[in-house]
Amino acid sequence: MKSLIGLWGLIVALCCWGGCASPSSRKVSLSKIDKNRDGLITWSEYKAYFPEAGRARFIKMDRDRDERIDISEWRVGSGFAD
Ligand SMILES: [Ca+2]
Ligand SMILES: [Ca+2]
Repeated sequence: MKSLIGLWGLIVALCCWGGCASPSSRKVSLSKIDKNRDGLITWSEYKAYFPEAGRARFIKMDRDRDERIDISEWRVGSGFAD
């Protein structure tokens, strides 16, 4: 039984670590990523903030395909209102 609890603790710890380590735009405000303060996130700004992020995620958020993520796209894509 002890080993089962130990294993469970390890799984929880790994999940937590993985969650913290993986690039996620959740709970990050647009203004933190928007370096030049134009209210839009470009791919280079996004990549600078999330070095591990894939381009697919950026494209998915950029619904009008203008290569910039505005606040409304950010709210939908990141699940975070700012
Ligand atoms: Ca910008
Ligand atoms: Ca856009």
